[in-house]
Amino acid sequence: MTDTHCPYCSLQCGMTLAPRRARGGAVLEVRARPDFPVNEGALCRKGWTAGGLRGHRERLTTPLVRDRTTGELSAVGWDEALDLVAERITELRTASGDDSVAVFGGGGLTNEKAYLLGKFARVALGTSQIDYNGRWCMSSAASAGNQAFGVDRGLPFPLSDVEQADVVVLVGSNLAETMPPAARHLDRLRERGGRLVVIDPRLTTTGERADHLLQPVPGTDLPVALGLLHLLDAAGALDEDYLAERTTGFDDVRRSVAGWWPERVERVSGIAADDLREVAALLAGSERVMVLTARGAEQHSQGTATVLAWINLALGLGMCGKPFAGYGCLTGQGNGQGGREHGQKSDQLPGYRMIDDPAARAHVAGVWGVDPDSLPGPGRSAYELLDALGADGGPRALLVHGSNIVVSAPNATQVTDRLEALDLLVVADIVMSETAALADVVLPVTQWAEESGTMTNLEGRVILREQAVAPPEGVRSDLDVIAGLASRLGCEASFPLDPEEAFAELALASAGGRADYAGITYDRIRAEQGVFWPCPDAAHPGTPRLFADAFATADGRARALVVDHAGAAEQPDADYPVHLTTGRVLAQYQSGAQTRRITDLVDEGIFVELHPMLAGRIGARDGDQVEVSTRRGALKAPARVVSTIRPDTIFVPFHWVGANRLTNDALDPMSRMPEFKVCAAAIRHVASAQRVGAS
Ligand SMILES: Nc1nc2c(c(=O)[nH]1)N[C@H]1C(S)=C(S)[C@@H](COP(=O)(O)OP(=O)(O)OC[C@H]3O[C@@H](n4cnc5c(=O)[nH]c(N)nc54)[C@H](O)[C@@H]3O)O[C@H]1N2
Ligand SMILES: Nc1nc2c(c(=O)[nH]1)N[C@H]1C(S)=C(S)[C@@H](COP(=O)(O)OP(=O)(O)OC[C@H]3O[C@@H](n4cnc5c(=O)[nH]c(N)nc54)[C@H](O)[C@@H]3O)O[C@H]1N2
Ligand code: SF4
Ligand SMILES: [Mo]
Repeated sequence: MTDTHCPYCSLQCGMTLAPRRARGGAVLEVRARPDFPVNEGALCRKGWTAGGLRGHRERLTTPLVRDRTTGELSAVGWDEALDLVAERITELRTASGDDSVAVFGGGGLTNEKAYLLGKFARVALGTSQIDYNGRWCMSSAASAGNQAFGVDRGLPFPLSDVEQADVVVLVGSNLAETMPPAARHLDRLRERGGRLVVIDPRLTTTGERADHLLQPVPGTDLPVALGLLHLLDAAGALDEDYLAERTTGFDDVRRSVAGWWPERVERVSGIAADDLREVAALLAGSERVMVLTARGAEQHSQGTATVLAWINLALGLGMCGKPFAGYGCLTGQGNGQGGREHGQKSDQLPGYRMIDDPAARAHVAGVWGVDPDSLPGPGRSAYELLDALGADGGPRALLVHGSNIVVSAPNATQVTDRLEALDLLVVADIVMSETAALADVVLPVTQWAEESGTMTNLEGRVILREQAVAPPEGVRSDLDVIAGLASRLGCEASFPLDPEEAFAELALASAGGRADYAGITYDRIRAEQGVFWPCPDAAHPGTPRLFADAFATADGRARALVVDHAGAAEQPDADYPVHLTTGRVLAQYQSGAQTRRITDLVDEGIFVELHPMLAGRIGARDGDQVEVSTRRGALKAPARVVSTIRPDTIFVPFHWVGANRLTNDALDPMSRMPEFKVCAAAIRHVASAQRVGAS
């Protein structure tokens, strides 16, 4: 029996794994850990069934190499596979330079993997071309947090603080389905008499708990925030002492919202002016207001500006740094937080240091034993990197660890074309994902229960996933792959195979950085139910709550920054008259590479959610086949007719191939986040349910 954590989302629920023998092979039984504060004995369906990939017939257990003439993948030994990859990489670097080889990582990788992948790119490959799927997840909130507070940590307080607030405003989060055990905090909040405001174009199971539900047109959360601030200022409800002492720039912000009266917000967002007034009155009369954003607000071409607008609201009310109040972002992937702190991001080095900062380069180069001038500069962001693959001046080889790009990238047809244009695609994965299926070399890696490593959850709590079982024969860890390639490329820097050793090096590299892990060890994590960063030395208790006395800016004050509404990059028109938004369902995780293969999770398949009025207009009933098209692609899927969505909006989950053939690759100028959450679409009826069933 081993105490560890879930393989999936950013809650990183505590679980105990009990391996046992059963008919048909080894089984990994999951039990919830009542002692772990984040989940207190609860798990969601995905957590309970997480053992399902253990011994699965679709587990990859041998490296595969594609035959250049037949195009078929066939099994080879590890040495042959790694020799081949190293040889081709060397050829490409000689012919086209170091930036001809690129790396794509994932926010599901442990801190140790993320750290060593970044080091591998910069030191063994000498490439600037590394980024990761977290760019599609957290980057807008990260950019806003850095600008406003001087630091980016998802929640600057423990998750359980939520229940002690007076009002919680959830902007674009469906946490009852995306992190179900966290919903208990909303329930307890309401039992205490606290109020919940949910902002989402759909009424979700999260929205069902709300005292106030605002259903805006997708992509209009920014004017909603501006309108609320306008009303609060007009009512004299802002905390002037706090603003004077703890912020800079607020006067400009105040002037900038003067024109956002409620009727104007109503015209843009579809939210009734009176509903906005009611919410403003609730906020004005509350001591402790907490604003939490998630992907619904952030995955937009104005995602960063939107988060900044909501931060301005929280600052205006004097909430940031106050107990049980403030602003936070609900991060997403298991290591969504740590994954971006240790060097997978194209512009960052470990410890959340910026790669173009000479002092940061000198520190990290010192730990790595290399010349600071040998470290490359910033590279391309995730989508820009993928879009440049195989193009003139773009990378010719890509190594993928921990992302199923073909399903999850925006404008996925274009991205798939780019992957196909590469000279070399190497994918390390557990299963034959849609991206691995395109690879020239597939490397079978261990999954969570088969290796140890740390993750940083949505609260900034560094936790330890302990190995519970031996990996299947033939499978190696990402750490082995990285070290095996580094040595074949003649790199002399250290690439530890032991995660604890890798963590100790990471801690050194992060020392003095914004995300300082220097005082964290595996033993401390075990003894303390995780340790919150920053934790600069062994005697430091860790930092569950940030900003009590000062923000992480040079002068200790938060920056209130003026932002204005420009609207989604693509607006509906006569050809594409509805808004398309995308997101998640409870039983599937991300690209579905893992969860679609778990038999205990029902794979309901892709669907299109639409309002009865829209369904009536196109002549479709529940279950009928409909076609959704955008300027980038089309998708046929069954209609799910629900009165819980705005009549001008349709929703498609992205866990199956298809949704991202439709989505827009417009990027946020600050975070480079793609606009997953809104584009213009057309929808038409294709066939009735009976005919679909019969065919
Ligand atoms: N079951 C499940 N849980 C997961 C994951 C998963 O794949 N499956 N993934 C994990 C990861 S990586 C992440 S990032 C998190 C994401 O967690 P969430 O952000 O909660 O998930 P989403 O479903 O992407 O989006 C949330 C809501 O945003 C709404 N929305 C769409 N457009 C807009 C808009 O313009 N404005 C507003 N206000 N709302 C809008 C959608 O209707 C949706 O209900 O979940 C994590 N947990
Ligand atoms: N339309 C639309 N698209 C979206 C979103 C949306 O809301 N709408 N959300 C975006 C967001 S927030 C995210 S986070 C992304 C996520 O999308 P992806 O980046 O595709 O994430 P996963 O499906 O988790 O992919 C992880 C892959 O790595 C494998 N894997 C798991 N663990 C390991 C490991 O330790 N090592 C290695 N080498 N492989 C491993 C899994 O089997 C899987 O194939 O999708 C984005 N795409
Ligand atoms: S909520 Fe997240 S961490 Fe918890 S069991 Fe579900 S998927 Fe795992
Ligand atoms: Mo995410």
